[in-house]
Amino acid sequence: MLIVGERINTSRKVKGEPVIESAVMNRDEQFIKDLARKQFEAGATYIDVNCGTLTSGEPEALEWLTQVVMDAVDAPISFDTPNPAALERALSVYDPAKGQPLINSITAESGRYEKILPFVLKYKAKVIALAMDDTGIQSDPEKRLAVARMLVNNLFTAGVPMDDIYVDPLTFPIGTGSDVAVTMLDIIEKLRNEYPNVHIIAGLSNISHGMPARKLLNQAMTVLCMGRGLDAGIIDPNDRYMMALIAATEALMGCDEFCMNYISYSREGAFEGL
Ligand code: THG
Repeated sequence: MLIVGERINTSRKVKGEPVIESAVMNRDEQFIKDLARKQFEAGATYIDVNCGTLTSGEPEALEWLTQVVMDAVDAPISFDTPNPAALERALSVYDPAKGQPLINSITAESGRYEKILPFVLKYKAKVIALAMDDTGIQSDPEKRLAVARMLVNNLFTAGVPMDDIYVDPLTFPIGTGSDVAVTMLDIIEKLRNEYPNVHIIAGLSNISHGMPARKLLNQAMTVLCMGRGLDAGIIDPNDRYMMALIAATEALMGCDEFCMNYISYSREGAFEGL
C-alpha cells in the first residue's frame, strides 16, 4: 500500500486550533519539518502538502512548503491543490531527485482538466484523478464510475502511463448518509476489476468527519477498501494502529510473501503496546 502522509494540511485542527495554518502563515520551518520527518519515519512514501485554506497567497505558501519539506526529508511530495498557479510555483522549485511528484489532483471539470494535464505531462508526474465533473460528485455509483472511467481513459490516451494514474472514488463522511461507504466500496471493486493496472487511492480520514472516535472509522474503512482493491491511501501515518492494520491486511491478502514484512515490522517493535 502506498502511503501519502496527510498531516501538512492547513485545514487540520489540533484541539480546535488551526495549528498548521498558523505555522504556514508564520513560516515556521521547524514545525513543518518536524511534521514531514515524523510522517516519513512512520512509513509515508509521499508527503502531501495542502495550504488551500489560505484565502490569499496560496502559491507563495505552497512554494515555501515545498522547499521546507524538501529540506527536511528525502521523500517525494504530493501537491494537494486545485489551483494551477500554486501548482506551477511549487513544481517549478521541486527537485525531481526527491522522486516522481504526485499531482493531487485532476478532475473531469471543464477548465480544471485542461489546466492541470500539461503539468502532469511536463513534470512526468503521477496524478490523482478525482471522480467528479461539472455536475459535481455523483451519489449514484454507476454515474461516478462513468466519470472515473472517462478520466482514466482520457489520461491514458493523453500519454500518462497507467502506473502513474491514481483514481480517487471520493470519500464522503459517513455522517452524511449511511450508504456512502457501501457506494464507495462498490466503485472501488468495479474499478479494480475493470482496470487491474490502475492505482486506486482515497482520502480515508474524510470518512469519519464529524464522528466520535474518528480513528476507528478510518481504520475500519481502510481495511474494507483494501479488501476491494484500494492500493494507496491518504492517511495519518503517525496513527500506529492504522499502520499496523495495513501491514496485517497486506499479509492476509497475499501481498506479503511469507509475511516477511509483517514479521520484520513486529521485530522492529512496530506493534508494541497495540
Ligand atoms: N482525496 C484526495 N486528496 C485529499 C482528500 C481526498 N486531500 C485532502 C483530504 N481529502 C485528505 N487529507 C485530510 C487531512 C486531515 C483530515 C482529513 C483529511 C482530518 N484530520 C482531522 C482533523 O482535522 O480534525 C484529524 C487531525 C489529526 O489528529 O490528525 O480530518 O479525499 N485526493
